[in-house]
Amino acid sequence: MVHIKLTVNSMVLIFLLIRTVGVFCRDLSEKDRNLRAKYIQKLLNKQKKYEGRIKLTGGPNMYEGNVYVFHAGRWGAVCDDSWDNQAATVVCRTFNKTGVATVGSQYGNATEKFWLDDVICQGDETSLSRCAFNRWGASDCKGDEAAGVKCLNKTDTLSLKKRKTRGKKLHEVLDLKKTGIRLVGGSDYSEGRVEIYHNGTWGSICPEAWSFYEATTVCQHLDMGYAEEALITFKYGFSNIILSGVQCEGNERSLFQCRHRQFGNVGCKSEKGHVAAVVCTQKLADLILDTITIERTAHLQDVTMYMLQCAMEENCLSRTAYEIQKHNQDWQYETRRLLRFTASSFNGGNAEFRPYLPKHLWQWHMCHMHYHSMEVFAIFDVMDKNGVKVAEGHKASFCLEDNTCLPGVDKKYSCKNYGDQGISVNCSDVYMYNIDCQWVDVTDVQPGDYTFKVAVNPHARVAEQSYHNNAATCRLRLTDSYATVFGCKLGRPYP
Ligand SMILES: *[C@@H]1O[C@H](CO)[C@@H](O)[C@H](O)[C@H]1NC(C)=O
Ligand SMILES: *[C@@H]1O[C@H](CO)[C@@H](O)[C@H](O)[C@H]1NC(C)=O
Ligand SMILES: *[C@@H]1O[C@H](CO)[C@@H](O)[C@H](O)[C@H]1NC(C)=O
Ligand SMILES: *[C@@H]1O[C@H](CO)[C@@H](O)[C@H](O)[C@H]1NC(C)=O
Ligand SMILES: *[C@@H]1O[C@H](CO)[C@@H](O)[C@H](O)[C@H]1NC(C)=O
Ligand SMILES: [Ca+2]
Repeated sequence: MVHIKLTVNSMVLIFLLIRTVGVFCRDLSEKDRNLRAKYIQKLLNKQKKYEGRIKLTGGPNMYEGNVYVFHAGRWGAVCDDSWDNQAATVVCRTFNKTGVATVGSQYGNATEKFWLDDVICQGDETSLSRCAFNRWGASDCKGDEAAGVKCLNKTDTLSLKKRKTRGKKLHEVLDLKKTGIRLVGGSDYSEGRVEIYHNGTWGSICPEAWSFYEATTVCQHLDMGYAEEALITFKYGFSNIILSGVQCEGNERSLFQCRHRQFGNVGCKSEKGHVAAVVCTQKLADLILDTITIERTAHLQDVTMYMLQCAMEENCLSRTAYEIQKHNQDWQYETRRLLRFTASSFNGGNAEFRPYLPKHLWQWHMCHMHYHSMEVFAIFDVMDKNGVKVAEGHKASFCLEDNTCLPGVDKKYSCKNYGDQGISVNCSDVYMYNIDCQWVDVTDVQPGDYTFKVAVNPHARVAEQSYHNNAATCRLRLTDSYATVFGCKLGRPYP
């Protein structure tokens, strides 16, 4: 793949060369000029063809390495902030494979400047540039923060998944009287790497798939509250890894109720010296999605595309709308069918919910006339009986504010005038059904029975006490003329 880069760099060179030569031989024949024009056009076409392409470098083969993406004529690296297996899946789909993410320049420091940062994918995007990210080139990452992937044959990961779900619960294989867990290496007792005692020694946990779900269970187990951070790090030191493949639901009271893959002498694919660690806290926000409001307010509305131009700029309609806009001169008179509903999130925790982006990175949204402080605060999906998405997964950026509060609680956060954003304890952020983009575009969905899923803080970008009240999975009945949403159940955003 190296030759692609060479071609593009040399393209500029050749272009300059031709121009220079041109100055000296003004009286080139028309034939020569045409040939030259054709040649340059060919090079430009090539550049267009490479737009959005992916290459992996630094790995043992072309399916493994740091990720580079081609944009505007040059290759650029991807920063590992927010980089996860969903993003790796999108990259590896290029090669008809699935994949796992690597972070921290596992395949060497980035050799080009960063094109992408804070990439958030759902996993079903057709290319990396369809995921959410900061602007092209907007990044403050250093060379040692390159994102990478390891692409695997689809069958490889299938067996991996099987192994995962088959993993036994720890209490089934451990003598609970002779084991325990502790945090080591932190500057205070509530943080550190997680160690587990067995057969006379303490050992660490392999951090593969270590997430807020596992970290929360560790903090609960130790009676230290909730996980403020779930870390894969060497900063709290290192000890022999004796446990791998830990997977918790996130609502267990004991780590021993979680599943695992291996215990004792285990293989661990993590970066050398990196182990699972947590920071626990007693004070944390806890968003609770209001399912009753979703059921009560959900309804269909047909809207002409003329009224939806602003929403289209924010990608709030499904792909077919953009095709109509492209191919149909009278597209403004076409209508879209929207499933609208109100989403209300109550902070029932004991700390404020604050966006993770610092204020200077908030994005101004012309249509909504306010700043968005979280790129993906909520996702809305409609799935058929087989779990296949039938209406495009919709990522909503929100402005966070106190819309309604319990009696006696003062509103503190407001989106107006570049105000501070957040959700106070005992207040709700309410996104009314009549707000732009607060919908799913169901124009292309046939009448029938579906599953409707709404999730807030879906990637756990902001730590919470519990994630099991962040997603509503509901039944949706769609007919030719109306829609009903009912039977909503609260759960965690990802199964
Ligand atoms: C992708 O891989 C699967 C399984 O290995 C194979 O069945 C399918 O034909 C492949 N598709 C393409 C486009 O290569
Ligand atoms: C990688 O980059 C980091 C930060 O920019 C730097 O400190 C480190 O020395 C670099 N490592 C190599 C091998 O170049
Ligand atoms: C993945 O599939 C390719 C082509 O089918 C095969 O050559 C290769 O050995 C496979 N890799 C692994 C690790 O199984
Ligand atoms: C316990 O440790 C001893 C030696 O340290 C080892 O021989 C034995 O196999 C271990 N048992 C288990 C169940 O890991
Ligand atoms: C929030 O409401 C609960 C229940 O009404 C109350 O116990 C708690 O003190 C309130 N917290 C704050 C910070 O207002
Ligand atoms: Ca929650």
